[in-house]
Amino acid sequence: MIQLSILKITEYGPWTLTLGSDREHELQMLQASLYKEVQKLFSEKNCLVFLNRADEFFVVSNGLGLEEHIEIQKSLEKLFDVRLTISIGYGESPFEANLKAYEGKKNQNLLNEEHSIFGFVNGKSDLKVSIMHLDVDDLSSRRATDSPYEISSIIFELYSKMSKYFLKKNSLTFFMGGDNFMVIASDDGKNSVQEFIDKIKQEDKILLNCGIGNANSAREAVKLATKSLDTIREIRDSGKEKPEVYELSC
Ligand SMILES: Nc1nc2c(ncn2[C@@H]2O[C@H](COP(=O)(O)OP(=O)(O)OP(=O)(O)O)[C@@H](O)[C@H]2O)c(=O)[nH]1
Ligand SMILES: [Mg+2]
Repeated sequence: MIQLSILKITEYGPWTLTLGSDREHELQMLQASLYKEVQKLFSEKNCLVFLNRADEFFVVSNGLGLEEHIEIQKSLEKLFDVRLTISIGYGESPFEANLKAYEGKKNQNLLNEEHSIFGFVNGKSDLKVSIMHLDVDDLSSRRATDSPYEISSIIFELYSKMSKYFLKKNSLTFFMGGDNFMVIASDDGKNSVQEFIDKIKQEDKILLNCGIGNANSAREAVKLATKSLDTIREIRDSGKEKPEVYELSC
């Protein structure tokens, strides 16, 4: 069981129009500072925020109750002109948790009116989360033949395939920058990652490594996933045959 909190800027479209046409730079600065603050507030509570299309955030919020969400909303309301709506959901898989949060908002299942919080809170500390940290093996060597923009295009094509593939496994994929992706994974997603790595190797000649972390909190799971990925690199760099997938649990 995993809990997700989805934060979205309230009435953002109409608000952006109030800035006039010369607004893009302002919006980019707002989105960047909002992300920084949201990541800071949630990571302090052992959660982790995944940036979704810059104006929406997915938070793996295992262990967080309604009170803590209200506390975070109060901090954000002090700092920004725009307001955020939070939809909370939980489920057996990350996709189900996302659906539950979506339904909570759609059916106006209010948890706190003043701070615009909807959905269903679990808040128990024994929920579980699995994170997969996928990274392209030796992307740096591509720079010898491909220009920066061409590399970006390859990475976004990969992102598209990954998102589609793991959605079918009830798992949610996010681009983390560089050549890094994180998948909030179901058991089915975890069990399929080797098949995905093989598929991309065959279709696109891209080699991937995948570190997996399992824990109660998102920060701990992400820490273990990255540690697993670094372990694959260490094995490779010591000259031994490396695994493509490595998993750690706590
Ligand atoms: N989000 C995130 N980005 C990272 C991390 N480590 C590296 N990066 C980014 O990924 C880019 C590529 O770095 P690497 O993946 O280390 O380079 P590489 O040549 O592919 O080397 P290997 O992955 O070790 O095979 C860097 O320029 C950073 O932008 C990480 O832990 N998280
Ligand atoms: Mg890499």
